[in-house]
Amino acid sequence: MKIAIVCYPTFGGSGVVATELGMALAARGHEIHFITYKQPVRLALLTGNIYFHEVHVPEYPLFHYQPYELALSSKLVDMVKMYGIELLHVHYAIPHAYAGYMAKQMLKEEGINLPMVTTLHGTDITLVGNHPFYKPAVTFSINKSDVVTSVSKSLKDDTEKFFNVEVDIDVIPNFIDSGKYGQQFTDCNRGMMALPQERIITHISNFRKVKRIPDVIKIFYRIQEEIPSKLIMVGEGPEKEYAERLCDELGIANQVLFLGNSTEIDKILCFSDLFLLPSETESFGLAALEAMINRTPVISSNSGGIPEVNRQGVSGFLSNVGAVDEMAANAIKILEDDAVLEQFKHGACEQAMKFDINNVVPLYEEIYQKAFSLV
Ligand code: GMT
Repeated sequence: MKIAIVCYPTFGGSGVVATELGMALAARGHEIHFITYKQPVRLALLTGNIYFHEVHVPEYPLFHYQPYELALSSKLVDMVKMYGIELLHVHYAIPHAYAGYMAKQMLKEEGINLPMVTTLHGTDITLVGNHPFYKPAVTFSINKSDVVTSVSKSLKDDTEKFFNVEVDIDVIPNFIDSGKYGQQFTDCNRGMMALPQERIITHISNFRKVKRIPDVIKIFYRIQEEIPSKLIMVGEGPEKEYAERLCDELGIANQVLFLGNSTEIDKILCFSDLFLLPSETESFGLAALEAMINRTPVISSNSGGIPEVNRQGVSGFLSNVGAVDEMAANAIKILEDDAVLEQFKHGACEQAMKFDINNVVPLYEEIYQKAFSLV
């Protein structure tokens, strides 16, 4: 199949999923065309059947906001015609499903029927898309998609609760390529980050309010009172400065490393002993899954789709949002004993294997067939 994938090219989970999916589809013989404003961070282009088409948005002083949707839908029309693309898969409803629908309509005028699959990722539904300023357009573009998928059962339920949805939503969970792990880093180089007797605790996110960054710091503060440890904070975002200040105020600044965005997530997770994800809401929690496949147990909130990923008492522990004392107590339970830590590391990896790419990519191929049958 010739498939166009539209996504955000940044470090966010939706872009990562779209990129990994595209690369896996290419490896299975499909011709994949990524169409977005920058080359996706995880995209390895040195593969015969992967193309990247950059969307350029010319700056014009009249426009207070440059019209990205217009440029994207025009690019889609051009690329579909030029390469004979047969199907469009957009990740993240805003504005991709909207631009995709416009492209579909323009192509229809020329006698080309382009099926469109929309994958909902989370904040496009729970935070941004639900805003009254966007809601009519998001509802419209969901209902105009030929097939809609969501990355968890929880996100499907939220979409049906918040929007007047007239289409069926298929749940296809996020995934990891378990074949990539295990042999990759034999020496994790822990010594670079911590003393031999210290545990390493990690958080990775875009440092937005929804991630409850102060909870991450408070949980760590309680852990380090009991267990010698370091906290590694990976990512960039609006809450980062406040987090740095909070660490300073609590007197733990020298135990917390802020690494910024990283393309070496697997290396970092390889030497991590515990992952913290106390989010207010999380449609899935791909970062937790990536931690788990790297044998890192997860202390998380129990909101959104996280309980579909993190298994209580097996791959980690889940608590109510904001229950930092309980989260810290559970973290200490895992970290204070080598044997218990080893048991959770094993449990985390076993649980993550259920989301192996080889089980999930064929589900998308089935969805594509379904989309073809509907146009
Ligand atoms: O976590 C974020 O805020 C980024 C966001 C994105 O769109 O990249 O992540 C969402 O999609 C990921 C991939 O499907 C999910 O794993 C994240 O849980 C989801 N984030 C939220 O729901 C807050």
